[in-house]
Amino acid sequence: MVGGPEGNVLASRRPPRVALSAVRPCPLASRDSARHNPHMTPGRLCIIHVDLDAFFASVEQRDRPELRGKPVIIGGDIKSRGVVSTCSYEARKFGVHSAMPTRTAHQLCPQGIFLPVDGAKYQRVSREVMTVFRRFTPAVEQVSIDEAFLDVAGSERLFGSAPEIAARLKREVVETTGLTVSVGVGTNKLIAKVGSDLRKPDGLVVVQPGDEAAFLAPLEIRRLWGIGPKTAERLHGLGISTIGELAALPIETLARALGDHGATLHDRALGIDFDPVTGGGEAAKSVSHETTFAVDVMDIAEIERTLLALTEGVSARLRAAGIRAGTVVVKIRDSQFRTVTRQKHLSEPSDLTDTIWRAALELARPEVRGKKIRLLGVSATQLGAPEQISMFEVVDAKQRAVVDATDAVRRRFGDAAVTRGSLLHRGLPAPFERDPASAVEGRVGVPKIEDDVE
Ligand code: DCP
Ligand code: MG
Repeated sequence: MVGGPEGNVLASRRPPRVALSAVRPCPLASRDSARHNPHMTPGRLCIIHVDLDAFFASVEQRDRPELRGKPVIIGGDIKSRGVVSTCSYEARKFGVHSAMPTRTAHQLCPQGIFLPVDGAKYQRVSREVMTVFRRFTPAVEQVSIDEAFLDVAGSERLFGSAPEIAARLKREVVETTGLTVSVGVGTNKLIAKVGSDLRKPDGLVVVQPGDEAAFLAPLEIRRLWGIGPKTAERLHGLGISTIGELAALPIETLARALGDHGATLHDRALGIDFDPVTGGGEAAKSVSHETTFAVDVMDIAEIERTLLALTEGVSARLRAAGIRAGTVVVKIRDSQFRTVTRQKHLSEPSDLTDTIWRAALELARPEVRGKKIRLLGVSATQLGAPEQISMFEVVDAKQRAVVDATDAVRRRFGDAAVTRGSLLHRGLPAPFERDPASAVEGRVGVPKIEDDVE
């Protein structure tokens, strides 16, 4: 928290708290996860959330050594009717917290050192910290003055695994600014954010792929995004106090209690979140196919088959180019012209229709529910050469043989020579298996597939 000539006091007194999620998925959480998400594949461990500890107060303690170890309360004059911006961890022991009236803070902690907010200084320090983050990846999404998400999917060869990057980033922030941060590492933003908050200050929490639901299960519902005091009160009324209990609640019960928000919360309680890290030049090129329906479509089976057709186009082009994709993105536009994009990092880069389609389905299903869909798109991004990818061929040798044979026939006799029947009975998810007769080709409603290589 404090630096200067004496070095980083907190960091030197004790090592950062590391919680490598040793917990195995609890049976309840994994069963539930499997029930609602039969095609969920583990994501990739590449999203980091960083948040400075007691930011404004730590900057003051760094700059004025006499304040270190003392209850410092940032928020101006105790006689005014202001509120506390933040306070040092020493002041938090007295019950002082952000947004509390400064008068109350003074009653709770009369020995507190009350200081005004020096906004310009904190902005300057914030910029310095964000610059440190950008040493590790261009994909930095700053979400407030003292926190950011980083997507390090493309940085691992340079800097090591995401947990290694997180540890190094913590060190470099201390060295550069004299401030400590707490960091969460996971497969998505939701998990990373909950993780960074769990072991403050100076924390490092890593949640391994597949452990998301079990990691969240014992935590209080208030730790979840989207659960404020009112929602928490309603859930407490239903006897729900932990995230695991929330995940185990039937989705219908939640929807009755909370409307549309209920379904979203249910997904989050299982650790599901597809929100991409935005901002910071997305360096990767992409291959994408999209289609606009002649008539807006609500039928899920039709939507899923269309995604398959789009995916086939994308993956065939990846294979033709000899590259694989680390990330799958779907684009969905509804009849009201509302457009959403969702992305997922694959656990292994791929050029296989099956793998990319599964990811596209996983992304699209929650977004198309109950809506009339006008446009669908599938893109593959974070492209790389196959030789960079280890272990892949061993895992997928059989599937690769089928794909290579299919591509060879296509090259020789044209696309129509290979029907989607070739994709059947290879463990592809419903509804394709339920409805093998309806191939995409002759269908009305997929008038034109536009493709695009950026
Ligand atoms: N802030 C504020 N008013 C609030 C909340 C925050 O002015 N109601 C300012 C002061 C904080 C900074 O934003 O230092 C960052 O907010 P955080 O919620 O991250 O709080 P801290 O960094 O102070 O503490 P923590 O260690 O809990 O992250
Ligand atoms: Mg903070």
